Amino acid sequence: MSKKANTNSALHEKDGIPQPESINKSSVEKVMLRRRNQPSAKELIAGILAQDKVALSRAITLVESTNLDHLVKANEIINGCLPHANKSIRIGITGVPGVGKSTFIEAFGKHLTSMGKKVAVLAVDPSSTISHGSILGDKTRMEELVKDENAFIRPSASGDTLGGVARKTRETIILCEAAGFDTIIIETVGVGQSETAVHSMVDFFLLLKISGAGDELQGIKRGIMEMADTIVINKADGDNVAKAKLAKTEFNRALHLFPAKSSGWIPKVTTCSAFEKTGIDNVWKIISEYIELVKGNNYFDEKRQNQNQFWMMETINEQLKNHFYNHPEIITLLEQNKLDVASNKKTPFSAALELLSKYFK
Ligand SMILES: Nc1nc2c(ncn2[C@@H]2O[C@H](COP(=O)(O)OP(=O)(O)OP(=O)(O)O)[C@@H](O)[C@H]2O)c(=O)[nH]1
Ligand SMILES: [Mg+2]
Repeated sequence: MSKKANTNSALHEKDGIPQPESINKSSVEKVMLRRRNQPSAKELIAGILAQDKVALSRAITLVESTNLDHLVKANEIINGCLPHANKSIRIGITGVPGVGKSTFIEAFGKHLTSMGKKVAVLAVDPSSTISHGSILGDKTRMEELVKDENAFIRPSASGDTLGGVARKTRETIILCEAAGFDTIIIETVGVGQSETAVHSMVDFFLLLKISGAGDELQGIKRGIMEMADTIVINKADGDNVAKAKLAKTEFNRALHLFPAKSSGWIPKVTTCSAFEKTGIDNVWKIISEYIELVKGNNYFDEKRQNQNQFWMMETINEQLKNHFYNHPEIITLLEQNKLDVASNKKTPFSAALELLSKYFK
């Protein structure tokens, strides 16, 4: 349309007509109000200590944020919560997709809340950056637990690195503990290194399995068997009961071949049906026995101290590595050195030392 036609338009008649502001005043006010309503770190700490789940969720969102201001605030909250944390039992649960983790956590979590416990469920799933956590997708599997006022369910934190996800989860554990949750369940899908990460942040590690066709031990990573404090064979219902019992015998036999644990605990194998809610109480009995043993022999505290030190070292290692690999000079030199090493112009060691001395100079 031509300009001329436009200026002739009645819509361009301005004289004597009140003009609306180009910015919508009321929405500006709303945004300002919302900003003012952002609770301070002190208010969030007070909310968490008063066991307010909304304050807890908001604080976790700050912990998960990549915004620097948020992280500063998150740190203040964590420091405020730390003296009130550490009083829970932390349980890690792993198992391949479809084994029934969500269904199990629903049944197990309800069992715990019925005993008067307060249960927080978190997830570590570095593969779920796109799907935003496995728990979110299966709220239907945890229908009862989601509604339970003594339960708190948080989908997995997303992140580029397992280290990043682990930090967020560890800090979330502290917040949940300060909010009065005495049992923290951390779920992970059996991918990559996530089991090892979860194992390094829990007191007790539970491996969920289903019975196969007599080939129970096939395809299980030895490391995971070694980490497990208990193996729970799920779906022991209907036609599966006999098979599950057989699997139990086989796992028991296999576990005896592993060296004794420094906790003094002998891993136990049990069966359950998350679906029919049978055998769930026995799982809690096993965990209680374990906790009694390791609190008695001091292993419980030692393990937590070691875990704290482990994560400090991990964080330093990760930050140093990131700093090195993101250094502009190193980025270019690294590519050239990779080629030189591949074509035997340099040895891997001399190339590595050369890069490091460039970095440290
Ligand atoms: N028969 C039987 N089926 C079960 C039992 N527990 C879970 N299931 C079924 O197994 C399927 C997978 O269960 P989920 O709880 O979603 O398994 P998951 O391990 O959380 O799976 P991902 O979230 O994909 O890793 C569902 O169809 C459940 O209904 C059980 O004890 N017995
Ligand atoms: Mg699930």
